[in-house]
Amino acid sequence: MHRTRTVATAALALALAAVPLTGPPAGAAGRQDDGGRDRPPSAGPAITPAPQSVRALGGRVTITPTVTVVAGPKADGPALEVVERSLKRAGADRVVRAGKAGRGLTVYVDGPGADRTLADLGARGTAGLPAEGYALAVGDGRIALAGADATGTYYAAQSLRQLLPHRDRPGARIRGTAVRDWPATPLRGVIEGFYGTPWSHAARLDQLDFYGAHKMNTYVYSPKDDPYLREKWRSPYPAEQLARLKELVDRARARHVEFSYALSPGLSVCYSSDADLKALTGKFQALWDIGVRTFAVPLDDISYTDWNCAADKERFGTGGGAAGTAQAHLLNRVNREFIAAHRDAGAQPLQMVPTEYYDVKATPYKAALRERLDPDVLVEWTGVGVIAPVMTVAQADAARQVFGHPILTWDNYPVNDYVTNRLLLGPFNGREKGLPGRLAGITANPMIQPAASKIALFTVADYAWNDGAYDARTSWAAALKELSGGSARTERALRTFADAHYGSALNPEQSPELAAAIGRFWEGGSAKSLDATLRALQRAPGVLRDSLPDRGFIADSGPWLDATAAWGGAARTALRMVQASRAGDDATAQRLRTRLAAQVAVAKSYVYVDMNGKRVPVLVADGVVDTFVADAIAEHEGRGHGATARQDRTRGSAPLH
Ligand code: LTM
Repeated sequence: MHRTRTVATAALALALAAVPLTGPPAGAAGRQDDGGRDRPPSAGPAITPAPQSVRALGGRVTITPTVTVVAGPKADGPALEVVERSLKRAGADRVVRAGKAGRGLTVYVDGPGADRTLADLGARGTAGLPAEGYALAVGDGRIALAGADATGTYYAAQSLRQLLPHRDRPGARIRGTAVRDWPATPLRGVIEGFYGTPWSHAARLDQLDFYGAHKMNTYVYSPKDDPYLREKWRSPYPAEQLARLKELVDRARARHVEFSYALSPGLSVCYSSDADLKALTGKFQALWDIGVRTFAVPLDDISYTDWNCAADKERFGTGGGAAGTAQAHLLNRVNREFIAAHRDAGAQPLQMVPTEYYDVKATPYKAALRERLDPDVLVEWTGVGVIAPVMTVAQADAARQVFGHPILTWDNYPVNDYVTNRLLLGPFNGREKGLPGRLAGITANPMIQPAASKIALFTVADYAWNDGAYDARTSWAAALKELSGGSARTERALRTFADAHYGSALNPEQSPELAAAIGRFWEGGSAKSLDATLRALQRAPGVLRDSLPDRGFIADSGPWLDATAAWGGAARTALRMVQASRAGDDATAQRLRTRLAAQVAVAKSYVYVDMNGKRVPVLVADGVVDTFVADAIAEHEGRGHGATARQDRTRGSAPLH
């Protein structure tokens, strides 16, 4: 694989050893607004991402059989759809649109009615809110939503959706609440930028729905293995593929997500060639024609010491500085001849990924970009390291300085293309508070498995919207709750499964809950208690297969579900073997020892098959569940009890079989 994979793998190993979990406090719910009675975050329904401010209002609202929606003249269509659907799901028989209040509950969406109602209810309006901010108030038989812009109104509707209950008849009562909310950074979302099987069309549509519901406004289309983006970047899309892209662009627009089209010509481009500029802008034009308004040119994972044409060498010379100059030359032409020419029609600033995207070291390459690239071009940056275990405000400021451009992070989490044997189901972590405010935005590179990425992406959305209130563990728990669809049993199973796949460069402690349970046993805790934990591990995959609402998650996780159940079963056998040994029942212990070997072999047999047909054995709670089995065997074989064996094993003496 290319150089960065090796770097990334090494980064993971290093980070697994070195990075502590982010500290706790803050809680997932928002800070309290000025004035009014404070409501403890846990008292009401959770809005996620955590709002910037929530406060209780006096008075309640009852869902009446008929609810009237009074929409301002420019009220956002998708926001109105969300409001109406949410009211019906809350028990309203009929939701009607009218120019003035009806007899029952009235909901004002934007316009003078919403402004007046906010003021009547004692809530502040949208004045002073940044782009995408909103105000929402519920109380005294009325609801008002107002956005600083159309996206803000859409986000107000998403928050209302979360405040309303799910009922099958009218009568539900909702406590008075005022929310005033805005994002911590302008761009928040996902870059489908990994190597390996690109996401399916259906999965992408589903993701766009998910982003809109979580106030993420950016999706960068950049799958490395779409040939029309890299190897065949000059070739036009077949009509059928273009039609599918249009469907994505339309869905994105309906969810207030900006679809950014990223074309990567670096494997073969001649930077000084008019023909290549024409090929690049021609392809952009085809995407413009189906509605794309944001464009990117990623130049990561290419050589900048080898030119693709003699003309570039002649024109730009050699070395990193020459490469930066050549790239700036091409990108400025794209910026001036395509983006600027389409600006009045809605073109957004050009985005680019530099070839040196993973550090803040001053180099001739970065100096050339800083000095020559048009200042309005956004530069994507992965942090310090391809997979950055931590990202700090100081690093982001250094990146801003050294690249001389606004920085959009390309955060390589939860991407797993460099560890295809793993699912990365832990939260977004190790990102300093205050970082979003220094950035043009945050995009997260997800896993090859789209639905399974939602746990981490939920937490990315939470952090990017309101880093001040963000707590990784709390956000993780909220993600599990949401994805479980309201079933406590499903939620417990999902938590067990996600804990077994928690470790990564950002979350160096693998399976913290399972590890703690095992630790308690070796320290003298009861076998019964550990067996309950292991039984939950063994059974979680079955529960999820039966009841997890997101069937894509199940499809994504197949081999890991099988392996998790198998490791849970093996670990239970290991525990019973230890108990039999301790009780002096050697015959039983020996029989279990034989069964254990077979179970471990099965647990290790599950594979992920990649796009090239390579079979990759998957990992589950590695370093935790396998270690427990090894320690149990060591104790059974008389090499000390489990705790001693664990110490021996760190000196390299305890085999798994
Ligand atoms: O991170 C960047 C900018 N490029 C690639 C990604 O496409 C890839 O998904 C990640 C993780 O392997 N590493 C890269 O270098």
